[in-house]
Amino acid sequence: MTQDSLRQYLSSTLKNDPALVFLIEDIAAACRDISYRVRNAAFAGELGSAGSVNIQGEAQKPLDLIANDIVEQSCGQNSKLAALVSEEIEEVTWLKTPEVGDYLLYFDPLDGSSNLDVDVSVGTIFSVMQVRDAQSKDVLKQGTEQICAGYALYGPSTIFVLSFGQDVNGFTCKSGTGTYYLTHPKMTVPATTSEYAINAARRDYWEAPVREYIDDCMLGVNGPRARFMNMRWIASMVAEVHRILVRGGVFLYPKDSNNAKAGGKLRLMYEANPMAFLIEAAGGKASTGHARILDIPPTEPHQRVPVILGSRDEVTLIEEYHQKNDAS
Ligand code: P6P
Repeated sequence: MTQDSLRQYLSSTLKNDPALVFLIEDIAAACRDISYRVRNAAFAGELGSAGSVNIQGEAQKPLDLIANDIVEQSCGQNSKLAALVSEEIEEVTWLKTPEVGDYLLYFDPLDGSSNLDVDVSVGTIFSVMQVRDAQSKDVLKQGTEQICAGYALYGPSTIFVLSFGQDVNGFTCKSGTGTYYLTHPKMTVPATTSEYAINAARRDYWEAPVREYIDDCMLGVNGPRARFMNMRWIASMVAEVHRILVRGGVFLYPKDSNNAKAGGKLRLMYEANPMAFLIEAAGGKASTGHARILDIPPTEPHQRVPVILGSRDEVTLIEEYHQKNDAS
């Protein structure tokens, strides 16, 4: 069966927007280069720590910074790209004086990089929005304004998953040629699931509704779920979201007593928003537990938020645990 290449897909989907075709191709090319660097890091002495911390106060890996530079170099020549917002760089990088219709690129160049030294899957996450007002150099746009979002997963294969809001399609990079082919057309999230993902070590920090939901899941056949509820935790959001897009499930990184001051752990602009955009386009749901993630009005580029996303009915159930707690 001949599969469309990414270029064929983009050319037919974005007939009237060649600049966006070029931007997505540049992002995909950057991800192919990052994949190569990740696979060969041990030979280049690029594992371990970079000896620096990012705006998040997290230890940076050499590959965090390398991946950031690869995206900047690959996309920076696009004449309609006005600004970059990267997890690894505190300030917004303005590439030109913004004009209406220009693109804004928000990205986490290497998400889950703490897994690199132990050879577990990592990924790149990106979100694209557009300049609406040329006078304001404002990058704080809510998630509903995204025109495109996606990720690359560096696992047993390199898969580039992309949505423009209507559906979600996955393209696998063929080793040898480096061409991406459509291997996961129209990915959808099953409405129900028996699988959840959370860092259970943080149980003592959780708020009551999260603790009650997880405790009920762990009661399995003898509890209110009346069935075995499986658990996964890879500590790499891209891998968790990809699993959910392939077979369903729910992913939780809630606000808890340990991260409450920061607003949660995951970043709104380049983790929560793009993943929420993908999950909703695939028929799932993405919430803070109280509100839709895509409706959150951002207050600063590296803002953190609670994230609960995946199978629609399961996310709704978790919201009901929050509502019951709020009413008590
Ligand atoms: P923890 C990776 O650092 C990340 O941002 C997400 O990719 C991942 O889901 C989460 O943090 C892992 O957090 O607390 O398990 O290390």
